[in-house]
Amino acid sequence: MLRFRCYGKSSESQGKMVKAVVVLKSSEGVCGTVYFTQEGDGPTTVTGSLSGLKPGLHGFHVHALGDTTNGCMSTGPHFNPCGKEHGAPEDENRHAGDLGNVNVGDDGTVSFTIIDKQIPLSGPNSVIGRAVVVHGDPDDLGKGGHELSKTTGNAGGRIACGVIGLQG
Ligand SMILES: [Cu+2]
Ligand SMILES: [Zn+2]
Repeated sequence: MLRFRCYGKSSESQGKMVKAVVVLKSSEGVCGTVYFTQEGDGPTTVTGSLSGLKPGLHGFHVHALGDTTNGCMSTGPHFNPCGKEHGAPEDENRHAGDLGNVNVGDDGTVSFTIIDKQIPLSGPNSVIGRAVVVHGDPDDLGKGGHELSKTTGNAGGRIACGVIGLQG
């Protein structure tokens, strides 16, 4: 029986640079662009800037589906190929899509860089074609004690999203 491993390495990706981009938009005036780069089987670097957000922490995730037919609602749950619970980016027990929070300044903008090993741009667990979602509230990183803490981090509504697409 052929089974995909959770953190399988593909020899084809050796040394190759893969780039992807997401354009985020929302009806409430939130917008931004997020870039992903990965070299070979190394970690993925995520750099982005967002504007039009309320100051403070906002949950920031990769959701499983690149389906925005019903806005951000149809992007499915957090990307979770390994069947784990919601957590912080640094936790062992976390969804692959759990990228934590972005911290928005008083001017409503944020620029950030995230380096993460669980969001490859190639192979069976690639995040290409999935969605980035920004939430209205802070992600409690699984530790808030709320009934939603272990599934969504109780991060509130999905206020902006976009589909991760390949970039040349
Ligand atoms: Cu989310
Ligand atoms: Zn999660």
